Amino acid sequence: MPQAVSPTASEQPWWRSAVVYQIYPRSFADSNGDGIGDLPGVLAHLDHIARLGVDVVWLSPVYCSPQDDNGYDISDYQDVDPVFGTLDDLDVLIRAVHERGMRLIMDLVVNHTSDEHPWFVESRRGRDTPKADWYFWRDARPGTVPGEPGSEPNNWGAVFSGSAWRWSPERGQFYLHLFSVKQPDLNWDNPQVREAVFAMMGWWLDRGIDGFRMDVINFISKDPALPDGSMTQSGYGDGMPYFAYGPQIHAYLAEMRKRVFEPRPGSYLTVGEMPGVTPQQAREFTSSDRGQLAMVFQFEHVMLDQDGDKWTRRRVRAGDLRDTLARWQDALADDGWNSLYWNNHDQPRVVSRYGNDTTYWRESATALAAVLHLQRGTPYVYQGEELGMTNLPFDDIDNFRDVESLNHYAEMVGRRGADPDAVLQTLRHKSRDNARTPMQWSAEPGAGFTSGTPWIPVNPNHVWLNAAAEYDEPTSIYNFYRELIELRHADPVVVDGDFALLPAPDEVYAFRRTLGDRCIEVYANLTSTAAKLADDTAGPEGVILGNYPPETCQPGLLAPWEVRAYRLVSASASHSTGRPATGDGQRIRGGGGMISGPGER
Ligand SMILES: [Ca+2]
Repeated sequence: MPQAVSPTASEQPWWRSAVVYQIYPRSFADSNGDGIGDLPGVLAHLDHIARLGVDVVWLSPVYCSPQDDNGYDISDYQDVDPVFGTLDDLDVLIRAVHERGMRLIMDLVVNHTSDEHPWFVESRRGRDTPKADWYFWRDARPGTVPGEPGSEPNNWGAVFSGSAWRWSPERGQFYLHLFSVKQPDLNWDNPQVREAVFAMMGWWLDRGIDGFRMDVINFISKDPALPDGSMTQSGYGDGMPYFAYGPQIHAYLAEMRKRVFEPRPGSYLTVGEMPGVTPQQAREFTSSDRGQLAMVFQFEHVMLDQDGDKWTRRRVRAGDLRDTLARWQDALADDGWNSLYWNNHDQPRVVSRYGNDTTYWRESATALAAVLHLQRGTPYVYQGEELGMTNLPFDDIDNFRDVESLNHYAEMVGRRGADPDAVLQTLRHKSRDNARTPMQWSAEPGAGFTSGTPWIPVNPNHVWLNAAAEYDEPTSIYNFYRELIELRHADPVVVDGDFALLPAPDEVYAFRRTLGDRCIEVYANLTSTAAKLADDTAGPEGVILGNYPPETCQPGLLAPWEVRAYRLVSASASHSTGRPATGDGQRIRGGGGMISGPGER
């Protein structure tokens, strides 16, 4: 039934005005000195998150797991891995989160299980077991020696390097693994698989959690023919057109909604991680009519610095970043909803990637935060982002832990004879381990993360970049995030206001949010050189949020990485002169607007 009128603010789902904080438990806080973060560690630091003002905690996987992919390979969906604690610890944490007026969502990793999950162990046993068809099993290519290279059922490459197929001598067939060999893909076309997943999800909701972040959920429906993909520079075929956004994806998510969410009284946050998702697809998934998902994680703005594959660097201009962000704002303006993020456990640190982690560390971290949080959508903060944590200057392959990084190094250096230093350089920029170094709580050895030996090196800059140093510093990044989140909660224009891009030079992301007669404008210089605006714009009057001292504020000029947000008295006025902010004078080119990707390749 089409909706005749937009719902009023009070009828909007709660997650539209929420801010989410992601915890990667392994790297957050270690309570028992074994060097690995755990649930009691999270509990001990919950007030750090509550004080930030966020509404939701997203807990990355703590389920039982062999930890091949740090918990994204699950061997028991309904228990906690001993390395993180117990189910009782988790119940205590859920209560403690709720007591602080926040909600808690869990990771849902159901495109694949661990190869040590009992489902897979049984499935591997043979073609006659009850779970024989719970995974993608295929015979070797006809005319080949089964199990030998080249006998794989198709040419797909795995996301974590190598072929996407692994031979099982036990069963005498190949199984599909889009990620590591220890992450076999579940066959969602089997209704028993869907039933089992839905029952597990219900079990968690009934335990008191408030929703799910769904890992690569657009991969669960695959083209049943599993055809060869076109060849890529990896030496394997690209299976994306056949395993992403498959023919049953909407049917399966609709079934999930009907079986899991609709029978329950709550209102849940569901966010689907969707590599390769287009704006049109995102609208379909998040349309209020269909209600399949609250929002999706799109990837366009975190792929701007790569060319073809993740490891090939590409230069990024501030204008590219602005245009990408604005395109997603426009695409989901009328229906659907955006998630907003710079960081997560899979992405390098944004202040090192698109910002400036040396001269303008604080300024760039806060400018990037402001443009993200003042857009329309639900912002996500990844642990340490609120402190301005940076990439780690990795200087040795032995310091990496991530299966993706290690596999890539082995493939390039071991199999293909690439220069180790060159491969190390690409890893330093793009490795997921940049996001996984321990949370920097204090200047102590171990950064206050652990009293033991951390499972991955602590960033040496924790001696000055840490939470303890930022709490009482009024201009700290942590306190800037608090201000931003407070502004979102205080002013409905930040949540529900329409978005419009304002004309500005390429270095500047300028936009306006409007809701009835409420209006704010944001001007952000996304480069490390000053940016000129029209002479009569962006003056000191009406600034409600900024990252430079007010007395340095000059009309018509933004300092490196300066951001200013203005409140306007009337939606039809620009902030300083009352004229519409469309002057030609703003189209001024500056220093080229390069923000990432220095000359070296
Ligand atoms: Ca521990």
